[in-house]
Amino acid sequence: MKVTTIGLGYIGLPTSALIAQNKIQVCGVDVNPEVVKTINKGEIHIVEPDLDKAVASSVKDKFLKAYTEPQEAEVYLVVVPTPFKGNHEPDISYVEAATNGIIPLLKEDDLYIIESTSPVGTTEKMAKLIYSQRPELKGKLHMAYCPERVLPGNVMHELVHNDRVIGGVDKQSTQKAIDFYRLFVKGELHATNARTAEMCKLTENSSRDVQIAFANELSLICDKADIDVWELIKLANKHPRVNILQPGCGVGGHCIAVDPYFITSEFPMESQIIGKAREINNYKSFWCAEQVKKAKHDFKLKHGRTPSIALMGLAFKPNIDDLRESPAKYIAQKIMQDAHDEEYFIVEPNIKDHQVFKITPYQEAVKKADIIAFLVAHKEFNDVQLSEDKVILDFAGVLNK
Ligand code: SAJ
Repeated sequence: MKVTTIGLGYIGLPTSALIAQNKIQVCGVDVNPEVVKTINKGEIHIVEPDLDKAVASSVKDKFLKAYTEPQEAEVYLVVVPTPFKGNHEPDISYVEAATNGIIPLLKEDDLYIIESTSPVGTTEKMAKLIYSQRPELKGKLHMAYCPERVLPGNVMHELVHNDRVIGGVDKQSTQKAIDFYRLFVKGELHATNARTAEMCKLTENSSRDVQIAFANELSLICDKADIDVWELIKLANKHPRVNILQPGCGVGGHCIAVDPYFITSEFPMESQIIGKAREINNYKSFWCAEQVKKAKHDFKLKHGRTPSIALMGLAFKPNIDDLRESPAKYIAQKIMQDAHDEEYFIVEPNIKDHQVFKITPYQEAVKKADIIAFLVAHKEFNDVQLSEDKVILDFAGVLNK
């Protein structure tokens, strides 16, 4: 059996390597020739624990090869990004382009699977697109939707061990896709239809977004009420049926801050809580930036001089180097737009340098700054020594660990 995966990014590449490690021939396809070249050297272009070894061995053993053009296979896996366009409308043009590339190669009995996060109805839409160009294959292909659910930083483990939800456009498609995933997934495989599987992915990430919004809303209330929100949540969570998540400086990454819009844009009247959660989590980032600006003005009034300011963390969550859709990066940008003559120390222990920000080692920043704002709870910050004279803004709960 041969598998063609379209998209060799954060999910496509690990998935390709995993399938290849199970001694199945994989043709990985990406539009970026640099990515293709890197992978064919047995190297990787993204940071993810254990991915380097998996790709190196798969390429060396000749089970994985990368191409810039789709290759003929029996299974096609679409794993391309689905960003949004305009006013948070889902943009499925990459899924469409990937499908268009596969259409001329399809033959009877092939299996076509979409893994990319997609609005409800995308798989059916792609089935229509395929049959409009290849009417002779109608009813002879298998098509399914199976969302990825892995957590960046733990992808290689979760790809194997997480349960998967698999929804075909018909029962035979579902079964054929289940048989395929059974070859390399140890978690349970749950059968459903394509629309439910699509909605399931959006639901999982929206659920997390809503729960984080609740924690962020509490943090805003507690700030006004002069209550330590971290202590409050710890205590509330002692209740056997309460499990509140952690507030932070907003919600980032390419999934949770994006996927809920795939629901709200299509069902705006019905998705009141989901839409409000997005607003609250976005507002939290704006609020954090305002808090830093306020601390700066208060310091000037109190001490009659300009403070120096450390912004601790740029990544979208702790202990990773990924700055995509990062609220911390947004906050840093917002604060810098308002900068006058203050000195800023931007800290991100997981990256060496950045095009826009000059990165300062965290020990130096903590020592020199008058105001220290923790934006991300990176593990390095856990044991920093903070003298009494510093103004501390702990948006990430670093001091309450
Ligand atoms: N965050 C908080 N408070 C919390 C937990 C997270 O503010 O208590 C913030 C993080 O700092 C970050 C954002 O939320 O900015 C998202 O981080 P995350 O760790 O919750 O999730 P991601 O984006 O890394 O991965 C999510 C996962 N989805 C769920 O947990 C439901 C993952 O399983 C999905 O595969 C992934 O999205 C995806 O690709 O969709």
